Amino acid sequence: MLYPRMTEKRQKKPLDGVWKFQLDPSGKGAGERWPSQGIPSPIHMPVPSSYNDITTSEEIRDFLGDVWYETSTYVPSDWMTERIILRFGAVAHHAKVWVNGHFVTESHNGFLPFEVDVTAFVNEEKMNRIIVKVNNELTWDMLPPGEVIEKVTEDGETKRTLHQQHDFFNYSGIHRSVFLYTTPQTFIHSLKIGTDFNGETGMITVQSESPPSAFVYYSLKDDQGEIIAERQGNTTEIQVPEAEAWSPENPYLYKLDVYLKDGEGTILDHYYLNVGIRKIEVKDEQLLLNGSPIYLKGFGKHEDAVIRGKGYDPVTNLRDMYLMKETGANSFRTAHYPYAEEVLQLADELGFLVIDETSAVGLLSQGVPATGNLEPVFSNGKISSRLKEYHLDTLQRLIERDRNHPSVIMWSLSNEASTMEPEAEVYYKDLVELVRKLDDRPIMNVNLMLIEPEKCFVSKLVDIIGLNVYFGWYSTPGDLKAGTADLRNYLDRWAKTHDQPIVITEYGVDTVPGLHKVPAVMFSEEFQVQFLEKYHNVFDEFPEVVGEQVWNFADFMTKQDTVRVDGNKKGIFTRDRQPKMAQYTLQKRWKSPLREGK
Ligand code: BDP
Repeated sequence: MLYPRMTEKRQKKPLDGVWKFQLDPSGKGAGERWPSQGIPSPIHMPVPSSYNDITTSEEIRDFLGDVWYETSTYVPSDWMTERIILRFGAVAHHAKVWVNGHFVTESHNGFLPFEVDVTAFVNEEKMNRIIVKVNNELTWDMLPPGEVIEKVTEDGETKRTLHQQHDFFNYSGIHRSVFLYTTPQTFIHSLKIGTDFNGETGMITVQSESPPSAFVYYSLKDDQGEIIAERQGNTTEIQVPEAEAWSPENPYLYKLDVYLKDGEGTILDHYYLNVGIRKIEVKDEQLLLNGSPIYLKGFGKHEDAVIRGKGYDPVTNLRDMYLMKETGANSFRTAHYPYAEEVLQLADELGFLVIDETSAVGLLSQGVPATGNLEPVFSNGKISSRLKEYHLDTLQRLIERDRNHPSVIMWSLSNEASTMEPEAEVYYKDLVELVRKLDDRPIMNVNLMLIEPEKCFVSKLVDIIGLNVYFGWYSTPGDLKAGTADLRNYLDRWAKTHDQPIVITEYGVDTVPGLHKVPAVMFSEEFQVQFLEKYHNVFDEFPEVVGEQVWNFADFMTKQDTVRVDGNKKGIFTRDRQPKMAQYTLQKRWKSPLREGK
C-alpha cells in the first residue's frame, strides 16, 4: 500500500487535530443512530493519540469496549473529479467507519493502515461528517491475542477485564494520522523496488501495478536532483554505475519519480519514492550489508510516550532517533508490532537498520501456577486456523507496506512463541513460505530464553535467530556470576545446534533512575551497568552473535502488576527520554571499534 503523497496530480489533507469522543459502555451507539446523527455527549480528544492518558478519568484509562470518534470537514471542489480516499495509519484494535451516515469500511488490525474510496459518499458544498467506532478488545483470533474475562462482583455488577499475554499497556484509539487524499482516476496502484549492489554498481528493479491503458515512466535522480536514468514500462531495471550505497553511516537516498502517461504523453499521475541502494544477506553465519559483515548495535523499542501512549508522535520519534545515534546505535527492532510508516521514513533518512516485526507477541501460554509448567497453545487448538490466517494476512500487509524501505533489513515473524511445540513447525513453515514468495529479505524469529535450542521446531526454518536473554534477572535474580555462566552455556548450545547467525534481540534489567547501590543490587543503576558489561563480554566470545539490541530503549507503560512499578523500567532512557547511567556504558562500547567484524 502506497503512503499518501502530495504531487501535482495528488492532494492530501490531514484530518489530525481535536475530534469529538465518547465512551459507549453499553454498546448502544449504533442502535441510537450515532453513525448518522453524530455522537450525542462528546468530550474533546486529540487524534492521533491513545485516549487512555489524556483525561484524569480512571474509567477512560482502563476502558474496555466501544468508543466513538467524530470529525467534520469540507472537501475542496477541485477534488470532485478525482478519487477521494480516506486513510487511517492505524486504529487499535477494531474500527468501523461511516462517512455522512454511510458505513464505508472496517479494520481489525491495530498496527497497520487501512483505506477506502469515499468518492461516492462525500458532499461538495456541505460539511462531511466522519464517524469512527473503535473497540479495544482482544481475542484469540487476532494479534496480539488476548481475552476479555467477565466476572460478576458481589454487588451483582459484571466486571470485564482484559487478560493479555504481552508486557505493554493496551493503549487504544486512533493511533496514527488520518488523511483524505486524492488520486487521479487513472492511477499508480502499487510499486515494488528491489536493489542490489556489487561494490561499485547499483541495480534497481522496479515493478509497478498500473492500468494497462496507461504508460509508466521512471526518472531516477541523485540527492541533488540530477537525473541519472530514465526508463519506461511496468517492470524495469536501472543500473547505477559508481552508486552511493545506503548504510547507517551514509544513508544516501536516490529519488524515483514515477509518471503515468496517456498515448499523447499527457501526465495522468505522479508519485515518488526514496530509494536506498543496498544489499543485505545472511551468509556463512554472518549478516552482510553491501558485502561486508555488519554488527547490529541498538535497541528493542516500543511506540510509547507519556500522555499520548501509542499515538504517532514525530517529536518523540526524532528525540529517540537522535538519542540512538548519540549512543552509537545503528539499528532497532519494531518490538512488538509494525510501527508508523513515518518512523521507517526517518530510519531511511537517518540510517537505521530495522528488524520489522509483526504483532505476533504472546503466542505463548503463561505458566500454570500449580505446576510451573507452560500450557501448550499450538497443540491444544488455542492457536486456531483463524489466528493463523490473521498472522499470514498481517505478514503480507506488513511486507507490502514496508518492502520499499532500505532501512528494513529483515522480517521478524513473532516474539517469544511456543516454538517448543511440534505443531508450531507447520504453522511457521506456512509463514516462511509466504514471506519467501513476497520478498527476499532474511527472516528472523525471536525466541524466549526458555526455548531449548535442541528442542526448537522453528529456528531451523529461518535465516537468523533472535534470542531474548535475562539470565541473572528472571533466573538466578541478582546473581550476575551465575547469570553470565548460564548465558554462556545457553549461547554455546545455540551455536552448536544451529548454523544461523544470532542476534541478541533482548537483554536488560529494570532500573530505577537515581537508585544507586554499592555493591550493586537489582533495580540500581550500577546493576544495569554491570549486567550490560558482563553480557557484552560473553557476546564477544561468540562469532555467531552478529548483533545486540538492549531491552528496552526507554521505560514504557504496562498493565498494573506486582512485578511492574509504574511500567517496565528496563529502559536505557527514562520514559521522558533522559539517560540512565547505562547509556554511557553503551556509548563507550558502541562508539569504539568492537572486536574484528563487530
Ligand atoms: C520479554 C518480552 C518483552 C518484555 C520483557 C520484560 O519479549 O515484551 O517486556 O521480556 O520482561 O520476555 O521486560
